[in-house]
Amino acid sequence: MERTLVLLKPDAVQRGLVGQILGRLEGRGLKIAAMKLMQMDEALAHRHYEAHVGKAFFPGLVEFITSGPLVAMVIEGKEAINIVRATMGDTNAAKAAPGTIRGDLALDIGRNLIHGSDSSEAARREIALFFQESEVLSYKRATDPWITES
Ligand code: D4T
Repeated sequence: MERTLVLLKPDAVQRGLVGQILGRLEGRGLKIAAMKLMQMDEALAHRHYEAHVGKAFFPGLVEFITSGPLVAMVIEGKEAINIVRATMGDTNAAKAAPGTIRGDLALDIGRNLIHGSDSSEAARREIALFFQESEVLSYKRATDPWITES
């Protein structure tokens, strides 16, 4: 099983899309291992987006991501990292395929509703930025054998 960090960004909260987006992830069979409503401060935004420090879009990105509450989650499942990325669609929402979260619900790269870790190293690093180990729960669902064969 893999774990990945998912953020439902401030635009998702403001637009009332949290339930709909979470429903798509749950509908695929992915499991919520941790979840909280929180507001990122500048320090956390810099750490989370450290790969983008210095880029032209960075100040706007930090302003947006710290502008209001977001939902931070750890999502678990077989190949969860790639499955969440595919379900999200292209980072540039204008190019995201219909049927994806961004392709159905977003228009703009700077308002693309959702973040998902892009590798297992990123997932490990990002989960540790947002959650203590004790906040990430392991549990079985009665439906697990109906979702994953092994
Ligand atoms: P996140 O990290 O939000 O899931 O996005 P991605 O992993 O899909 O994409 P990313 O790291 O390349 O970009 C991080 C974040 O910055 C915003 N962004 C990006 C932007 O506003 N303008 C840009 O030109 C780029 C490249 C969108 C996502």
